[in-house]
Amino acid sequence: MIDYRGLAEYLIKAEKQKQAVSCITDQHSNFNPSMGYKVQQELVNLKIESGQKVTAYKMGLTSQAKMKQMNVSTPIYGYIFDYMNVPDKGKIEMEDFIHPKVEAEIAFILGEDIHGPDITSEQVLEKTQWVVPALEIIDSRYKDFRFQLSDVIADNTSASRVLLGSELFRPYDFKVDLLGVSIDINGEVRARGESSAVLGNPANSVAMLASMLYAEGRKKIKKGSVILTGGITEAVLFEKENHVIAHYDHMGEVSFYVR
Ligand code: OOG
Ligand code: MG
Repeated sequence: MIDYRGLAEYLIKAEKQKQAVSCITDQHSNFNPSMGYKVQQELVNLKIESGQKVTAYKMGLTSQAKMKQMNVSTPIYGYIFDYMNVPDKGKIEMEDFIHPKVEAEIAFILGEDIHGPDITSEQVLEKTQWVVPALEIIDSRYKDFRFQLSDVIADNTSASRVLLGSELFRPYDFKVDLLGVSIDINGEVRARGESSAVLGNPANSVAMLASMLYAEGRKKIKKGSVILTGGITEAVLFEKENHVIAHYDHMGEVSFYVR
């Protein structure tokens, strides 16, 4: 018998204490992705019970670069909470993390509900009010940032912090699948990619989220929802006194400083 709530508490404690823990699959060899989502749901419930609020959805492992880096090959989803939001050009404290990495992503803000499977990227773009450049800071609660697919699902897909760019763009201002992006640390380019790396078009990542939520009980993604579509390049480790900046074609930049 698997204690889903107990495992969710185990991961929340690791996050609070900033102490990496061993994988669930080390203890439970039959722990599969659908069990991973059950732990994730318990973790979300516990956070909500303690007063935290969901502010966005996130998709993960949606690009080859990310799948290869993590040795996992299926896209997954998780949730961003209010305490995870950091303003653009903000400062973070290295002490607040275990072994953080940064990812450059594109976020979508919906102007209309999206419901169900079989949504096309065109339909997503029609229902999107804004696209925004975003940085995600991931911080796996597992030792050495290593895990199986079901572990990382349980761990709310390593979600830790998010910065949304301060400028919003319309989905047809430019082609959202042809945006070059780079991540620079202290003036040195550390990763580079193009938004088509995300499932051919980051809009497909929103469509895939809609399908996954539909399959889970016909839930829809409501108007106004923010969706992070997944890292375009591999994630980049950073350290104290790093100035991290992502440059996007057409969309400017998003940055933070690590104290
Ligand atoms: C899982 C989260 C991946 C992304 O954008 O691909 C993710 C991980 O790599 O720890 O957020
Ligand atoms: Mg991400």
